[in-house]
Amino acid sequence: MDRRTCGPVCPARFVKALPVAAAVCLLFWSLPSPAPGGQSYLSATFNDKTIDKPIGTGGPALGEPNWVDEEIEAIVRATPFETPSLEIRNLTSAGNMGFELDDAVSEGIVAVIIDLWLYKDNPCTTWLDLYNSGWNLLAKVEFESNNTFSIHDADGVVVSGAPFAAGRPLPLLMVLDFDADTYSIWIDAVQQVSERFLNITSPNFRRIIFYAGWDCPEGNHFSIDQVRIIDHEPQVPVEVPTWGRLRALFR
Ligand SMILES: [Ca+2]
Repeated sequence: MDRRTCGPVCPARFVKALPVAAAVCLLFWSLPSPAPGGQSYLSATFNDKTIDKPIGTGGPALGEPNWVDEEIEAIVRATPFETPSLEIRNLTSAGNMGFELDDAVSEGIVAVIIDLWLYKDNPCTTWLDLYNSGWNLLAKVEFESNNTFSIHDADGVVVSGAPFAAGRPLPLLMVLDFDADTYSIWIDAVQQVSERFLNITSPNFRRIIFYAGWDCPEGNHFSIDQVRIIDHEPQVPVEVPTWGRLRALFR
């Protein structure tokens, strides 16, 4: 066989390529693995739900909330996301709906991931809260009517007046590290806060609650999709270099 024309399977080329292949293999083997998350506590994609029907309240096992207040409705819609999502709208006054884990998570790192869709110049305040097993607030992300958001925790306001993008998917990622007693919140690919849990007697996570229509006439609405709660092994530091790296870890 002519060594100049034998192609990529040429024995001589194969032998020459071996050290390169070995080096590449060694490189990828030695990189931190973009491992899948560990245990999944919740995966609510709404993709298997009936469009234009109220979501059930079967809890995380069914990818559904555990409750929906009667003051609001939570309807599976074909829009505004590319796949079915959940539209939350208040009917008469303010209300909320929530996901509750069967058991609280109190060690390791847990990530809460949500795609949120808010509307511009919404006259209402919309927010989401993370609670521990004893209904102590871990963190609150509040979206105001003037298109800004704030973040509170048990120790007070940690972010205030930051602008958010309306009318498109707004990714939220909240990383709770119960080994280091810290939490980190990313909104729209930017780390907004990285703090210690303060004034929390029992740092653990059990609930995420969405609120609609506070101090607001009926009809306030927003949408959520891809609501996931997962842990991760091996653990990653809260301070992660890039948004892309973080999302890859919790994909
Ligand atoms: Ca979906």
